[in-house]
Amino acid sequence: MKIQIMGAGALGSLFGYFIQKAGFDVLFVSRGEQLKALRKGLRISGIENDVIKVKVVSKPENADVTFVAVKAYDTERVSKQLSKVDCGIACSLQNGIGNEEILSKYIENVVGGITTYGANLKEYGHVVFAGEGITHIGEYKGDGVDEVFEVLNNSKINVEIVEDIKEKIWEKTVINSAINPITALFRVENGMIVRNPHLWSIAKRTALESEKVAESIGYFFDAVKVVREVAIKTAKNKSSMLQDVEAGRRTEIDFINGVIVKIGEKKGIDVCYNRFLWKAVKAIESI
Ligand code: KPL
Repeated sequence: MKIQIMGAGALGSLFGYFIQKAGFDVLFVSRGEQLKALRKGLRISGIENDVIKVKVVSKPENADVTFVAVKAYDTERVSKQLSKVDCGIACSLQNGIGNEEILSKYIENVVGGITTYGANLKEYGHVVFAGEGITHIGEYKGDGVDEVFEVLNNSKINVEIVEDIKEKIWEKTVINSAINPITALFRVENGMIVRNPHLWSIAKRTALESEKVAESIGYFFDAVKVVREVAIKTAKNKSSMLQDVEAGRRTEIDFINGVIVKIGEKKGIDVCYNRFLWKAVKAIESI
């Protein structure tokens, strides 16, 4: 079975590593400095320590399953690239709302996915495996969820199939809406959100707004509780948004707080904390 990792950054490379170690034929698709570094090998440190040789290219090829791990703002671009080859089943492992919808415009079989595995890029070609999480997958368009489950499960990645993947994606997005921008703006690790009472008060109010927006489309969870749990569980993690800001990269804020604000405004829900965080991170991106 040929597996392709579209977007071999931190998380994509970590998943590619597990899948290749399980004996699958894996192709890593990457760009720039990361592509150059991966040509010399992929180093994993943290929970596991290893160096492996990988097959890495700059453009996607035919595959049986393609895991999409690019940033949300790149989904449209890579979907177009994937539509030009036979990429097989496409399974998103991305943050934010809207990725599966975009993939579905171009690809026949799309599986929704969301993961809480922690991965940081220490330097190009070197990924820190920072936390073992859980990956939820579910049907989105066409077939493929069982095949994706087999690949992940055989690769010893914690995976569960859920009935409604959109619910899981919303839950994770609500969590990200309260953790990611605050950690990025205040340059703190996730745990500081709960340790510092001022940050916790901002996080709590943001989570409550996001919870209301999720409720308005039919998804109910105790956002304050889950945000607290994830911040404690990933206390030592630098959120993906903090990593982006530190590296001077564009962030995924439009697909997290930006989406929450747009839906909230349409439905007459007060989203002032989310709006502030969205605009503050956009300001950082543009300075
Ligand atoms: O998903 C994450 C991210 O950083 O994007 C969390 C769960 C907040 C872990 O850092």
